[in-house]
Amino acid sequence: MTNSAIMRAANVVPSARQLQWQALEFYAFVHFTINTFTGREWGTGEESPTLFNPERLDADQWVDVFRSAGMRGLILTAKHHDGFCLWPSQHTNHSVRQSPWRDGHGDVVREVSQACNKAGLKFGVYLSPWDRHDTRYGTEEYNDYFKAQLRELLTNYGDIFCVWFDGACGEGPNGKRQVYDWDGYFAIIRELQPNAVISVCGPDVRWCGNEAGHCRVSEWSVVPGQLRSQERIQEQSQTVDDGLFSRRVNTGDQDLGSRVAIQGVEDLVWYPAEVNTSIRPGWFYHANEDGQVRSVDELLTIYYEAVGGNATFLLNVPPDPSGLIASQDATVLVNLGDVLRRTFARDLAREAVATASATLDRDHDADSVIDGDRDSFWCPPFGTESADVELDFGGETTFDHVVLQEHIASGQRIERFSLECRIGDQWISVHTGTVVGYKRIVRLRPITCQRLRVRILESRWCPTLSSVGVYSGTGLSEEVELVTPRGFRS
Ligand code: FUL
Repeated sequence: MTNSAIMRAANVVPSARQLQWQALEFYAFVHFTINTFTGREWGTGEESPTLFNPERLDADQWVDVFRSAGMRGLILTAKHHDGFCLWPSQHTNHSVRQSPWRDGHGDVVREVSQACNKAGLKFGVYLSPWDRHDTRYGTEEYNDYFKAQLRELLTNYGDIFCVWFDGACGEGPNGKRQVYDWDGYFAIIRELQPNAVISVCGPDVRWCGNEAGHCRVSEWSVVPGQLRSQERIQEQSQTVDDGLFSRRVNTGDQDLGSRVAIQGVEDLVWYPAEVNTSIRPGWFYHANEDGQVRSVDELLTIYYEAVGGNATFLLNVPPDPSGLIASQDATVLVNLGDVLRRTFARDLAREAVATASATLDRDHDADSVIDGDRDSFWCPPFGTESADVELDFGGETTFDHVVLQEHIASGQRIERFSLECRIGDQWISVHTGTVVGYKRIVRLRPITCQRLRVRILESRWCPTLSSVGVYSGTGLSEEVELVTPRGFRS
């Protein structure tokens, strides 16, 4: 690539809403609707609303569990493919208003948004474009209906951090064809909730490409612009409910942003990845899957690969028909949060002295990586593509997690790095990695040394680091003894 092409790629930056969203890191997906009562994954749209009756529904309980897992937001399926609305929409009869729950006066969207608000979690909505119930689907009127629903959701429930548009459509070759007015939908979201990101079939957040929790080794946020419309193409979307889709990994598109992948691409955009998967095999609760809840270790692996690999982690946790998160899921989540809290309780780098092989100016010196301020950052002079930052702990120090963060408001630049420890009179490499981006968490066998060096081996135009964190994980997963959260039967 030419220098000017590299510089162009290095200077693609996120929007303010993308920056805010990225910092959430880990948040919940909640699949809840008629399917919760019928045992299906995709409802037909013909279900009677009278089936919906979560008698013990308690959104505060959901939010308590999510918060103790370390999650910072929640996205609720306000309407899934079956078309049943969890809020009393004025534009359809197919909603909670026709159900026995709270005598038809309930509003799940309201209860959940209020619980999030109270607990300091961000709230987002999933609104399925594909609707198997509404007879307007397949006609221009459906777009009006869909937009009216967006207006309701984005006006009546406070701040919304995300609108999640699913690309799935199982209509098949002879089914209904809806020409979605995506631009019209996006305009309404920008008008009513300018801080909300539009995910998957939208321009702000990219689907990672699978539902299994598989993460790329090198996840770039700067990618070809044509990826922004990929999930909107009906022919490429999920077309069958075969139970395999949720565990299928698409490996065909592993490299979206390396120099090879973006060579000659004029239209580069900031389009960061979100990893979405379910804590259970299905997206909705099924009692017969109570024994198949992912373990703390499994979730930790995905967490480290996603949050620690320049993506966010959207973990689905489906409430049961009573309206509560089942104790199996709650136990795992509370313990996951406990491991994460213990691991990252104390940043040893804050007590170190930082120096760098090269520094742009005093405002960007090595101290910026240990000052706890995400907005300050170290960088070498422009055009310096490899440089080192060194931490001296002042004495032998044992650690097993190193967390690197680029100053992504300036772009994503680092392509290859290594971590080296000073052992005796030699620098010993303990890890080599590729991209960093928002966050790279490196897990190591416990290592003891006085000096740690972060070597940026390759980067685009000029690397930045806003933070180097060093932790001694007292909470290694092997040590976890599962504790049932308060209020649950063991
Ligand atoms: C898929 C849907 O078909 C599933 O039911 C689920 O909502 C998942 C997040 O997306 O495409």
